[in-house]
Amino acid sequence: MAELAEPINTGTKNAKLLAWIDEMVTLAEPDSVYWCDGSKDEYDRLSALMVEAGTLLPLNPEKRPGCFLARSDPNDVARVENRTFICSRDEADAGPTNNWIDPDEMRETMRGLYTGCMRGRRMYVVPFSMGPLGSHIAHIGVQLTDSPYVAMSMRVMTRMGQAALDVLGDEGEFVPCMHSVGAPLEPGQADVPWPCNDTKYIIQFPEERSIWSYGSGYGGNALLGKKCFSLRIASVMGREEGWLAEHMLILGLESPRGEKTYVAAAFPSACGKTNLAMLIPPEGYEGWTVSTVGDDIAWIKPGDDGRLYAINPEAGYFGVVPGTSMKTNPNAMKMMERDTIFTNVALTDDGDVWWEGKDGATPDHLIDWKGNDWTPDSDVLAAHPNARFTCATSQCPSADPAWDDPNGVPISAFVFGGRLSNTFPLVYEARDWEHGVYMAATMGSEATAAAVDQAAIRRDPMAMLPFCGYNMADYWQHWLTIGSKLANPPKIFRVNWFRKDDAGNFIWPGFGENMRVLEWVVDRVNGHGHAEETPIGMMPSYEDLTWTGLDFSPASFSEIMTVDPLAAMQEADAQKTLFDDFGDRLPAELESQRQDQKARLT
Ligand code: SAT
Ligand code: MN
Repeated sequence: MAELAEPINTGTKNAKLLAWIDEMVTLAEPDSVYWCDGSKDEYDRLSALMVEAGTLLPLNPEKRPGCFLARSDPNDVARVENRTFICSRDEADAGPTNNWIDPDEMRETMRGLYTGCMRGRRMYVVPFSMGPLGSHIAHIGVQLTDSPYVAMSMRVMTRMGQAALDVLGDEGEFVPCMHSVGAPLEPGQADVPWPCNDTKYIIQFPEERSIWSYGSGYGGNALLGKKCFSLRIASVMGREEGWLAEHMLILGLESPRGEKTYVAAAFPSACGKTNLAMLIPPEGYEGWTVSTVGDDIAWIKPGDDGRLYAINPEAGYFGVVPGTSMKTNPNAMKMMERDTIFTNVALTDDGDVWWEGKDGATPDHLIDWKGNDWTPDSDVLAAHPNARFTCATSQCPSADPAWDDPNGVPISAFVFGGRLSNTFPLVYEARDWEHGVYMAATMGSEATAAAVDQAAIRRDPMAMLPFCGYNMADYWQHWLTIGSKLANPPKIFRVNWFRKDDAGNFIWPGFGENMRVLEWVVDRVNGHGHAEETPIGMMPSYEDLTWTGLDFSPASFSEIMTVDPLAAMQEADAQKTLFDDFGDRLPAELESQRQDQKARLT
């Protein structure tokens, strides 16, 4: 096996870190311990090691320089929400939307699973900063993992290595993130390309601010800086310290006048967050620039000037590949041309990658994500629907100049969206902060398989359902409290790109055309946009949006903006089921917002 050789000694004297590593080494019994320095050289050695082990396949350097393909175990392809637990001391603090197990019991279970779990493997010590190194909004974590794929991915997704240890220093605090794929090797036992375990646990201990993950090597289960730290643990930190950790993209919009506005937007999965974050303005928007700060997570802190400032804690993208094309996301296509790790896409005969929805003709022959021969006649997908690319933020052609700014960017608007085929208009604006929190708390998407017109809404408050590390009702209260303290709170909007006509076709063209909605949002926050007051909120008229370059009639606009009062009333009634789940912990403000909404509809 290829050797990693040095460095194994970084010289850190952080007593808490060293004691914790000792404890975990004793428990997991790895063959060796390797401290990651985060260098390019180390990245290259890790990839060489995984190519040799069969975990990574180098792609054709003429087609995809610096790129690799990984195929995961077919049973380890996505986050496992039903194996994800918030282990607060008191069950009520996890709340009705989270899985909970008593923390002492959970620690017992995990210690049992971790015992000897790294035998025959190397433990990687992966220090990382979520957020620009040394930023007052950033925080340090250290992940211990027996997966070189995870160590390598963490270098792309975070500021990883010695620099993070330097920020940590001898006394600094960090979030300990323990991770094992749960596949120890007996002496002489051959390894598999993607080791994992059928038993999986993704555990957050909010009071202790620690993460214990077992059994999976994939995505948010294993790259612990992402959802586990940056959302579940960070949301708890934010509540205690007066800031927000949100499942939001951040984009910048610069008008031809040079006015720059930053917007943060939350959408549930499968609503095109990465595409919106990298939007290219359509015809008619010459002179506008859209730039990307982040596509998934925002850490947002109040500044001295009464505004909110946001950073993207991540340093890379872990985006869904299928469906990505020159039509849906040209920036992502360019980003993936080089230095990218692809996971679970298909392989072409000339060493390139392919996925459903890619531009051009479907190849006659492929190797599918499971490693089997595939032709267009095959009745399986060539790429797994949750296939991903892992790629550095710096490679994004639309990267905002301030994406790495330790001070963050000032947020002028929050946009919340769901996937709803009827009832909800293309865009509307909250009357004020409290109303906006109510709009965000009640958002959701239709269960996609359900019948179009009777689909039940799956509530996904603030797109945080699987990511809030504490009781969702307390989280809503935290939002209300944050806003009440701000001299200049951002305006809050809801959007819905997914409204359908009677024949079941999407009315709104989406993608780059979403710029037309964003322009109105920018106009509103900068005080020169017009809106009409309606029972559900402030809405634009046809004339308030720019239509140059798009053939979209006033009739279509009316179809996509009209809210049936009866349906809106039914929706307000249905929200009671959500609120009732939280009992006494529901902020009174939210129920009175719901009552006000009903009154306005009557
Ligand atoms: O697996 S990730 O958490 O990184 C992505 C997702 O499932 O949203
Ligand atoms: Mn996400």
